[in-house]
Amino acid sequence: MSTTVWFLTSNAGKLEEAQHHFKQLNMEVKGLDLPENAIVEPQATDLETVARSKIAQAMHHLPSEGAMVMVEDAGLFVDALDGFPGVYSSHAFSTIGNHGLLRLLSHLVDDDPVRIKNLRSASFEAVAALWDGEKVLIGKGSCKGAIATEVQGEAGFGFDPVFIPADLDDSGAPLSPGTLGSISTHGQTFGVVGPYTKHQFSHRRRALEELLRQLPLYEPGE
Ligand code: ITT
Repeated sequence: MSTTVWFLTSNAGKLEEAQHHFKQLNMEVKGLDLPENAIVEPQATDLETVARSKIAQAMHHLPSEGAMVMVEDAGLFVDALDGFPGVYSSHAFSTIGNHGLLRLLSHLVDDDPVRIKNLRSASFEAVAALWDGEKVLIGKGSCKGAIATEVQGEAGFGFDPVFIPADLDDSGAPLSPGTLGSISTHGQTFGVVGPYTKHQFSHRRRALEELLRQLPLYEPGE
């Protein structure tokens, strides 16, 4: 029998990515729907504080006794904007969207393909928190890259169509711009390459993996 993890999220894209990841580990992820206003999103400047606050609240709404509940908070941190939108990514996406973000960076252009990636460097960060029935486990993941100069592709969700991940070496470590890695989108955004390629780079996958490694029942897949 597979283990069920209840994922508190309003974001269908995040739910799908978590389901894909846990399936390989013979674990099932179900969306946890709570009444509106059941969870108060804290005003905080870092993702871990947000995730810890949400899991502490979610523990009072377990669908069954002993159930495992998870939250995961992510954001896009653009270096040239001092980390904006960061913890405000959800609000930024629903107000200015991808085109608005591109406008904020429109002065950062360069003919040199390496220099422009440095000018427009950014990273996706994720913090996952899981209540395993006894304690809260935390996992963190990061994905380095750069913001494209135009919207590319329609796959994924949120800022995927403007985010170009940095190439990775054989061990999965990000490489500096201009170095071709064994894992590469060849300069294409997550919006072009789609979810299976995104999975190899994903901040979310890394956060979930770090979290799952702390579970006694964890048996890594292929
Ligand atoms: P929940 O808090 O209900 O889970 P949310 O959409 O608010 O859903 P986050 O706070 O984790 O999710 O993420 C904030 C926003 O950052 C999200 O709405 C997207 O616009 C963006 N984002 C997060 N992860 C992303 C990813 O993997 N790809 C593209 N955009 C992402």
